[in-house]
Amino acid sequence: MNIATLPVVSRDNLRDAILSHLAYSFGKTPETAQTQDWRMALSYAVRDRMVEAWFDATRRTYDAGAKRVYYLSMEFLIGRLLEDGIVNLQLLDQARGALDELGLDFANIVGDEPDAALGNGGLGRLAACFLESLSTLGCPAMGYGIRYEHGLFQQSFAEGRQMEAPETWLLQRHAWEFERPESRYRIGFGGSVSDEAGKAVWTPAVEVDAEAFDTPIAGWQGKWVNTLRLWSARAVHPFDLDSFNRGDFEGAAQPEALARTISRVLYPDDTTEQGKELRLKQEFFFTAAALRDILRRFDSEYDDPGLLPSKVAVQLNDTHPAIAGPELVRLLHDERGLPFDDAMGIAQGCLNYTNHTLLPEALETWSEGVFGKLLPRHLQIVDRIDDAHAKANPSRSLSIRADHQVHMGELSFIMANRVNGVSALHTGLMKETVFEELHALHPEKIVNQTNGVTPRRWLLSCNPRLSSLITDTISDGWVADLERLQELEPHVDDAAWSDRYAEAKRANKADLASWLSDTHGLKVDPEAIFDIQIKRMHEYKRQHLNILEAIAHWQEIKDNPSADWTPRVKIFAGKAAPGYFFAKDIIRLINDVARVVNADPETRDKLEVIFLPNYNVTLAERLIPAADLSEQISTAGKEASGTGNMKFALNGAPTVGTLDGANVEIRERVGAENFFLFGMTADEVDARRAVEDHARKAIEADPRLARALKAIGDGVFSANEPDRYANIVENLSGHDYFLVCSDFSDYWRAQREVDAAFADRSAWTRMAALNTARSGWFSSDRTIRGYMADIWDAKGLV
Ligand code: 26Q
Repeated sequence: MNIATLPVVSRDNLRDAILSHLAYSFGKTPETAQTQDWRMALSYAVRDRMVEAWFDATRRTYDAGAKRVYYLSMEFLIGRLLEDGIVNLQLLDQARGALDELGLDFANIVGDEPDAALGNGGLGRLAACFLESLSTLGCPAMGYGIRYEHGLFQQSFAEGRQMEAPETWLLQRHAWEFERPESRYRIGFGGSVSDEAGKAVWTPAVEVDAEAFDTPIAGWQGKWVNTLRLWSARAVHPFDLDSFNRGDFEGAAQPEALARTISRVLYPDDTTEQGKELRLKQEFFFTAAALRDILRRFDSEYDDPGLLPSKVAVQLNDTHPAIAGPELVRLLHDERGLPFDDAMGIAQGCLNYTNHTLLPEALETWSEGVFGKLLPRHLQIVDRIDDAHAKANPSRSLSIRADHQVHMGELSFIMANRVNGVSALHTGLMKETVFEELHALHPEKIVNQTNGVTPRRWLLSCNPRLSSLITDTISDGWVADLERLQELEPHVDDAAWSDRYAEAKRANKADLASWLSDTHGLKVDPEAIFDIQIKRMHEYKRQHLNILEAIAHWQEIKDNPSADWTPRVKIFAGKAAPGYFFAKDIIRLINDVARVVNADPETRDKLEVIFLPNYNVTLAERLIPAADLSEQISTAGKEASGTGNMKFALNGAPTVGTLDGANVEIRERVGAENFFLFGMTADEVDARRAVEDHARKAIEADPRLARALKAIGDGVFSANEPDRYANIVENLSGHDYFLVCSDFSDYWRAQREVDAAFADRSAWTRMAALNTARSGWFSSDRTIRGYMADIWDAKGLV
């Protein structure tokens, strides 16, 4: 059966399917069913509607002999999938109706699903948006990653301090994965390499199995469904009977416990690389399993390995799967007997690499000790790759292996056909900085693909009010062709339309206000400007610049409480890596400031500060539609792209931001007059760092900044421990690497312009609407089309 011939799903069909799954898949009656049972039954009923298109996609790819794309990523931050599936299959009305009839609340049922947090932040969420766009475009593709038992830790606060608890998404039932016990590969680690008649033979010391779990990813309208295949580590022999027979029951279960360690937990660091052996094991584990799976599929269709580059494109999401280079060479050369140069050439024809950061501390390197112990054969192959590259490029001075470290960025670059950055500014900086020499040697390799976000999740699904207005205005073609949002532009000066736009935002803010009240006991003024900064906590993202401005703002309101202040609610959310103590101090400072400022009756109705715990995809979906102002205030040159910035603009929240990452392109598109720009450019940042005592000079030149810093240092926000933030104050008034002080005055100026602009409500609505109308280019559909054309040479089949 073709998907096109599937019967239309009515509310009654869906209700019957839910009841049938409730009985036959979960063994429950409506009387005994709990929320989770209903959620699972609904999920299965929706999932059933994907299966035909899923089979169909595989068949059509095979029949067309089409090139396949494989996206290798340590992280897929997919969040909840039920509502996304319902929206993409256009079953929203039917699902609401069916649940209604069964006496159930839709929001309650979809809200029961755990948020799959198999990623840290931007890079993982980008991978999830890409999977959805790949399906929407009908590009034959598969995502490969790790089925972590524990995703990103859960964050709570104790006296303002971040506490971490393990995340346990798999303890709740999960509707979306199909276990594939038959798709299992043996992955080796350690051991030694011997020479057998001139042939290298690797004998690993330890082996584990990688078992596949498949999740279907449906594109818009369910016309095409790709697979996310996550690998789970299992012992080769799950139970040691000898130990058991000796009475050593714990020892008997050891092999399984040890093997499973590899896929146990997501590393919670998104910048500082600590060179941990388990991390390298994870990287090799999933990459090797993916490559074996890719070659098995290729072998089932073709018999000439020379065809690989024309049938297979592999995308490495940062350097985390960089071991794919040497591993693919090993599979082709050692295991299949191709000459080394041919193996290397074929691998280079298949592999591509996306760089997501220029921060030196985030560039992956492994000590040759750790690398060689775990992957002895791969270390030899790395050296051969290095030698081959040196021979072909006698002028080069770098090498992959230098200072007793294996440099994964260099390895990825050399093994890739194309290397891409994630925004125009970032790609330019890649060429000038970390990859300067390699770029000079291979000027055709680096290409830009500015990030994007899926409009299905980040507008249609999370913001139904704005989506309805858009569809009423320009019909529903925008969902698959987001640049059509520009057709809204003629309406922004129409008062009636503009009122409807403002009404959607107002209602979203009212929803957020009641949720804040119900779940956190927080009272906010829905008339205030909702000013939101949500992202991982990092010094370069400068949440401390934001809170310093809030302190100065509070002090100024107290100086002149009767002035005409524009009321503001400042909302923060974000997790800090558990070992990143400075970032954790910033969280605590924001919480302390919130406690003091929110308790001040003199300023209470003018300024409120909130730090919401446990930021995740679901919380982002709740906050972004209610935002008035998007904080994108990183030190210029440090944020590779950002993707939250795009979600806010799309949902009608203008940006206050620096010329960093994709902010540059957002500003070009929405128009400078609809963007609150401040701060130094990347070039000015470099120049400013060279100025002696730049922080002290900035503080002396700005009494507001001096006073805010003094309040922190005097313990105004930590009365029982006045020197609690001595470290922050010292950092900012001394080294201030991220130039918080030097950018403060201009940030203050931009924020006061925001106040003034927000006071003219109809002008503000126009600005918000223009942000929506002009953000269509930031769809991940556009990004994926770019990858298909410029990197993969792949075609869509829908
Ligand atoms: C590396 C080694 C060991 C442990 C952890 C890591 C690690 C893990 C995650 C290093 C980096 C990350 C994630 C990086 C990331 O999210 N980068 C962001 O990528 C987004 C998508 O391109 C951009 O929009 C952001 O600007 C960028 O910061």
